[in-house]
Amino acid sequence: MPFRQVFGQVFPLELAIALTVFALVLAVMAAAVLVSWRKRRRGEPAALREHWHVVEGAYAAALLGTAVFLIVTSFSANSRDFPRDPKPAVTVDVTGYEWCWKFHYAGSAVTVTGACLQGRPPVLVVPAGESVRVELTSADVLHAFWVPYLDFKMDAFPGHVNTFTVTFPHAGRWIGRCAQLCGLYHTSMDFWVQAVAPSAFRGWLAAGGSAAGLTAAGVHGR
Ligand SMILES: [Cu+2]
Repeated sequence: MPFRQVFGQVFPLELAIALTVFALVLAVMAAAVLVSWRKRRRGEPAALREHWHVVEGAYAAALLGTAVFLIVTSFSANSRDFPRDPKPAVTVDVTGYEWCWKFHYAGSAVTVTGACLQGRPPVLVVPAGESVRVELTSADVLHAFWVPYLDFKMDAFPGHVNTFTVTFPHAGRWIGRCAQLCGLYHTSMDFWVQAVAPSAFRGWLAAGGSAAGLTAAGVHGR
């Protein structure tokens, strides 16, 4: 499912630039070897670096221009992927900790946790097709909220909240992982994202996020 368009837009562009730069570097190297070889054959002295201010200046300017272009393109594609919604359907406070996750639904008493080390990851239940604001932080060390199948990743910092709005376009269930090496049981930090119909989500939330509510909402606990 093409969830995040940013990779489809930016990656081919970056690849094309990288291949072009690679080809240019090879061509310049080959030309330099050839020129140097010819000069040596004619007994001429090698060119000195200070003879090439214009070339070096142009090179630096091209590098700077390319870097600025890529930064602007990446930020612009990223902002299109995360349009701000002042009135999200739901706000979830997501906290990573050694070594699991906690999901608190703002404005409710519902907090979902799991037992990652026992193979029972928590389930982040969200309404499909509606905007979800995630307020992501960490209780201890660096973690990263990562849903591989959706090409989605965001760092979780202690003492800082990363806020983003995301819409899961249809019902589904995807594995999430921690993408930041955070300690001994880092690889146990899994979770599920479960997108359900909005009415099912609200039923689940009204039921206090209980296991019974999970079943009623069609959410498959684990
Ligand atoms: Cu980790």
